[in-house]
Amino acid sequence: MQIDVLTLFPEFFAGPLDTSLLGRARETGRVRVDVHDLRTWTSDRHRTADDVPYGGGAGMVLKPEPFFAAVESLYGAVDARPRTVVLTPRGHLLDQRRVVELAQVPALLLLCGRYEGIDERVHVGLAHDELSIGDYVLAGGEAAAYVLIEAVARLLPDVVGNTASVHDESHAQGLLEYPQYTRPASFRDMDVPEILRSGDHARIAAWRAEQAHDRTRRMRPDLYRRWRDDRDPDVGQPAAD
Ligand code: JD8
Repeated sequence: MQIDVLTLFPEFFAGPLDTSLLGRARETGRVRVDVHDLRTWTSDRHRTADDVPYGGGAGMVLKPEPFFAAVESLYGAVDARPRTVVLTPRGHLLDQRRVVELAQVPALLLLCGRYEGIDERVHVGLAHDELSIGDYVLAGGEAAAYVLIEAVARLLPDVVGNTASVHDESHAQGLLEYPQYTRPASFRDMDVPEILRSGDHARIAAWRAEQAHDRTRRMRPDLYRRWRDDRDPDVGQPAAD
């Protein structure tokens, strides 16, 4: 997969993209991430990428021209651009379903804003998707773009030991994880549950399923309802007349 990123802060990505999962994925050629400095496509001597908002108000807005010029120089034409995602607090909430879908495309272009955001013509003219990573306020799209890259990259064939662990994940699809333990069996008066040391794989599987259900119901009633309704679409709310 080819991932291009357009940003005013390319240095933001240097550290995270070289870490283990993504570093290895990049070395072995599963994913190529090219981070581009938006200022490359500014045209004045100060390399201005932002301007004051029409209509007034605080802060600055990223100009449309550098985004369109970048797309035309990278892909030849606006119509030739890959699947293009703007990271923005007004976007659809990113979830694993969307990550799985994006992991299936051959190329992505991620647009990162800063300040008060990006000129609306970029959203209208370039974005296939507008995505947000959560309901809290970041200073720009870079951290969100990194989150998306990591979530997508770990699904690409052979990126980690992903065959086993990513499959296991789809098995428990929609529930939170059960608790994990490693040695020692007893640590600071906290013991590993006896069942996990019993070697009885049927009882272990049942215990893990129960833990996953209970935790999801307590911590994330929203996820729990969706999981339950996806399995048993028939039981539950009576039809509204
Ligand atoms: C992009 C600028 C800063 C600050 C309005 C837009 C995503 N889940 C998320 N939270 N925040 C962002 C995000 C924030 C951004 C930009 C993404 C570009 N900002 C805010 C307040 C005023 N701007 C995000 N994805």
